[in-house]
Amino acid sequence: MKIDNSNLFFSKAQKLIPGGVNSPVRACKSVGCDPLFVKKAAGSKIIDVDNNEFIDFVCSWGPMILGHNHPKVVTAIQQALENGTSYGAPTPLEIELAEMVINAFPAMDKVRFVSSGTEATMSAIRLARGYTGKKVVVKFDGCYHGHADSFLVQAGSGVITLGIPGSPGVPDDIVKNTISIPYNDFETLEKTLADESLEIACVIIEPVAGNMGVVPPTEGFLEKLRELTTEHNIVLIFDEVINGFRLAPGGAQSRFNIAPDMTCLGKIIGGGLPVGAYGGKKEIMSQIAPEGPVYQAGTLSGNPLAMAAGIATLQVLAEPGFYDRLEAKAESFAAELQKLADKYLPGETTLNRVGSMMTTFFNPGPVVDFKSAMKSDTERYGRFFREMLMRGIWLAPSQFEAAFISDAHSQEDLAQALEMTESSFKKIKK
Ligand code: KE4
Repeated sequence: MKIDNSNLFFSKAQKLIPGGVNSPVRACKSVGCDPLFVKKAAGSKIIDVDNNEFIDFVCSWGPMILGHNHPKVVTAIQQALENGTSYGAPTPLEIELAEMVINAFPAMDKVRFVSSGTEATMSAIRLARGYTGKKVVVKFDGCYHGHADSFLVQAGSGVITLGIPGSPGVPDDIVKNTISIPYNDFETLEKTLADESLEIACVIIEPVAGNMGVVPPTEGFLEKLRELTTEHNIVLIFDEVINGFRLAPGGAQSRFNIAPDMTCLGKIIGGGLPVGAYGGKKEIMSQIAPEGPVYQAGTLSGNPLAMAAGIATLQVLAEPGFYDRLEAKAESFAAELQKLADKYLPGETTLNRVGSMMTTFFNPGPVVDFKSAMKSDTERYGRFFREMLMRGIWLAPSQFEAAFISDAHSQEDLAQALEMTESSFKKIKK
């Protein structure tokens, strides 16, 4: 595969941008190769600067559930563009997207738009601290909520991909107010939340974890979390930046029928443009400036182009049969994938899937939390990643991320991906 132009761009980028990338996981460090630079994308395909074409299972880390450059999204952005790009003043588009989000998430009375998932979660925990007057945040090992200081403790995604324990630059007196406990560990959860001396303001969780690879909640875990946070007056925040509009129109909370006190969204609601959001019960949201004293702001919050892209995306998602179609496609793909794993790598892999997000762990399993996920053979994943890339399949450059199926993945794409998986499995067989 010719990658001369990517190599040229990468060496140039490294002189100007740290690591040559604007987000660490894109550097492909953990999968033993240099990143390919993208020229364009459409539908299920990505084309790099050397005109190599790939079937894309990263989907921009989740947002591209419709596939790239969906015509309705492109048209919506073009129409918004004719009116300008940013005003720093409210627009009717923000009301339209807020209505769509609140209709889909009944646990939200009000929502605030921001420009990234990190901004959403960072603001949500500040609000929870302001609302409760308490300071400790509880998170779960392997869950990633963006790169705000309070979250860089036993985080997932790029933090574990790069094998960094937390991050330099985060002062100890910030870290000491974050407690990270094992995901799916009922006993530790019960003990931690019952300890009133901890003054816990909130618990934040990815209801279906995607950032240690896909790890679903154990039966009853989310229910127990809801019960305990209610009992101990702790704000329960569902970080649905990945799960929201991915696992169902109402995200994980509708799939598992749990009502959190606050929800964070991102990715899909921006249709590929920068949007994040946080929302919840009005008695909590009323504490946010200018209605209340807890400050949060953003120059490009509610950006009209991003709002238009989000509205168009959610309109397509609302079309009858969308999620049934996506679910069926993902289920049959995963079943075939499992058969290949059983045939070529028996007992050496674990496939975790919820809806159209999934991870093949090179790990005998079960993979139920950060500790078990970390037993994965990341070197072998790297070999698998490179074999698939050479065969035209674009996977996440990390064992600890999710693969996504989009509405744009055709049966031919999925058949091709399975065929390439088979030949890649054969290649990496011990
Ligand atoms: P952003 O700030 O990257 O928009 O969102 C942070 C975030 C918050 N919550 C969850 C559950 C997330 O998954 C993320 C970001 N996800 C990663 C990949 N899993 C973004 C990819 C990257 O960092 O380049």
